[in-house]
Amino acid sequence: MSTVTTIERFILEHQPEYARGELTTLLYDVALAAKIIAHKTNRAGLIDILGEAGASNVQGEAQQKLDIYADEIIKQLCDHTGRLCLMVSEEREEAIAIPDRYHKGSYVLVYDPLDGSSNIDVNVSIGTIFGIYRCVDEQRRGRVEDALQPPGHLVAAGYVLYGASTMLVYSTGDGVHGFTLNPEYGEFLLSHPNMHLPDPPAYFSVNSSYYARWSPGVRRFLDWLQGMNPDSPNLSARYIGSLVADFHRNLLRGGIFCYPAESERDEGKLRLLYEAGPLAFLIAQAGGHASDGRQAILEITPTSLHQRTALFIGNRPLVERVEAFIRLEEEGDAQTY
Ligand code: AFP
Repeated sequence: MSTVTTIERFILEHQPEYARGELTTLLYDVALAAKIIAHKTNRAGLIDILGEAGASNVQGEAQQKLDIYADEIIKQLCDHTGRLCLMVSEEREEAIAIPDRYHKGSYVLVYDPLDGSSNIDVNVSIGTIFGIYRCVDEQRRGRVEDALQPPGHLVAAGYVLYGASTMLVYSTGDGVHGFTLNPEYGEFLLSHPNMHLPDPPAYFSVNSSYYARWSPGVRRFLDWLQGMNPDSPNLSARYIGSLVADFHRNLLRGGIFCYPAESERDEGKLRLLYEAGPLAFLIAQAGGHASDGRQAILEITPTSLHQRTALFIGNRPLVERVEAFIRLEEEGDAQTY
């Protein structure tokens, strides 16, 4: 039988040299939240049959939507532990301050509790994304400035995929490692050590129904991806519409995920702080690259908590190619490529 490594053991044995245990235990907390959310999402299809949804439970309390539930679980597991100075969630307009009655920690947790939530009702994979920063000023209580750091400053990032099985994939800057939840024991077990983007890549992922809204450079890039040019790559199309699921598949098979800016949504759709940023950190650790089309995602300093960004993420040559198409378009050289 091959060696079995639990996530607890792995996190402990691979904690960064500077870690004093705080980051390690924070990652345990996230893993525990993932198990609780996985348990709940696994029952999503039973909601109507078992009467859990829609109306109220036996105490007469209204049942929560799964994304609100996931948000609450993460907050409740992490706000009192003394490891955080601030949290930012996709579900909340304001940053979540750590109440004064609790000890303040050194880290900031940014998270999208349940991404792709429109896929829940159709039983398609969804996910949680998280990133961890060290707070800027350890002497003070958490401030928004602690969260508004470029993703290149992340000390850890990861995601949980609630799919055919539940997986937690994370990095503390020492490679990307994936764990699969064994539901019988309730343990995440190391299943994908040192994940690296394969080359040649297999897939491109984009919602091409928005083609008419993209800039000429992006359109030309998508034409190139789809085999219209003599030097087009040999890629197949896959798009789930659930960022974690699309990202995970491309991480395992190689490729590029694109969510470009649009004529009426010139910042794109996805959020920099808790979607694009953590995934950019992971893809860099897996040998790839992430860009908004002009600039590396890791270098963009957010100016607001829920800032959006265009996103091109995957194998570096593919991402650099879209940057080149956009640059040429902006230099007015569109005819030459
Ligand atoms: P929902 O949470 O509304 O389902 O949005 C999911 C998402 O933020 C991300 O997970 C997908 O990659 C992207 O939006 C899909 O957007 P389109 O439906 O516009 O393709």
